[in-house]
Amino acid sequence: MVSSALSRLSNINRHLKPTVSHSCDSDGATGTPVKISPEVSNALSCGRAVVALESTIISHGMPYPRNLETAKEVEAIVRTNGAVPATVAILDGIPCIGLSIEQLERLASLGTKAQKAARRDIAHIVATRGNGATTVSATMFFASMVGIPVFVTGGIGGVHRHGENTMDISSDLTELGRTPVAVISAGVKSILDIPRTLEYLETQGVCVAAYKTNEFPAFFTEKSGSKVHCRVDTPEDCAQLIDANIKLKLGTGILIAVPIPKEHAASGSLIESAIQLALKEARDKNIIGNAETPFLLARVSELTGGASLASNIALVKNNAAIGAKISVALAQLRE
Ligand code: PSU
Ligand code: MN
Repeated sequence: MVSSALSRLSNINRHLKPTVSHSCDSDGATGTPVKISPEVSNALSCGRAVVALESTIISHGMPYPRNLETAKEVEAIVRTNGAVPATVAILDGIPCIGLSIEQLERLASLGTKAQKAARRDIAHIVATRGNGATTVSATMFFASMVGIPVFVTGGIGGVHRHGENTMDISSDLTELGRTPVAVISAGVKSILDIPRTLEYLETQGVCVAAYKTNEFPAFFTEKSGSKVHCRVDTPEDCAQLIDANIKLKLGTGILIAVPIPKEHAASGSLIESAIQLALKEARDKNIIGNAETPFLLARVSELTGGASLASNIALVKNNAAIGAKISVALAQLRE
């Protein structure tokens, strides 16, 4: 039974090369490095569409209880669109792929008491049996490990403004350069240096595609002023792109940037003035390293009276619907 499921899996996902078998009883205690929920494990075994979701957005990206409501709604949207959600987090030192409602609640109420877990933090959090909320880089790592090719989030990290001096460049970008997972996001926030972020992704060999547009979106707003070289117009286009990337074994990720829906876009000038003030405060308070992004996100939300939070939630939900459709189209293509 298990072996037939596994042989089907290796047939269906043969190019994804998961390094972990999809057994629902695997956990830290039995020596297997990750725990895959039974629902996700079954879906992967049958070649069904699965969408990975990150958890820093829950712990550090939004305040309680909006974070919990949003996490549950995003999972529901993925299901409505035909895919199985797999939220990733490290709980009591065990990387979990697919969380129960209780686990989601735990993570949401831990908030910033959970550690922000990027790739560099994974081993330490596991070794000390800690609780880690995975960023884009860590979530990509685990998604790839278990053979999930599609991952939905809000926004990714990038090159910080003045990054040419500070060298503060998110590990999300290097992860995209070495892990073959497609990340669906609303682009990059203008707290970052968007042109340099795109330059860095080009250096890393990452295909950046924009959905129904030729312009890279700036998270809260549809436009950033930077063009992209690859345009995709349907979930099927995206599936073809991901399939080609997998078959060629390029080994790099794909960034699919979906602009925020017009009706939810925030005022560009309102956001920009909040960003300028938040950046000045971060400099004055000497907030650096991995604390900078959560600080800027929280301050911009406060300074815009919550308008940015509402936009953030709306775009994540939009990405979830599109990401699930992409995942379904890809599963059909690879049948
Ligand atoms: N950008 C957002 N919302 C977020 C993040 C980035 O608009 O929640 C989070 C993501 O988890 C991303 C991480 O992977 O911040 C990047 O952090 P850093 O800049 O420290 O690499
Ligand atoms: Mn950084």
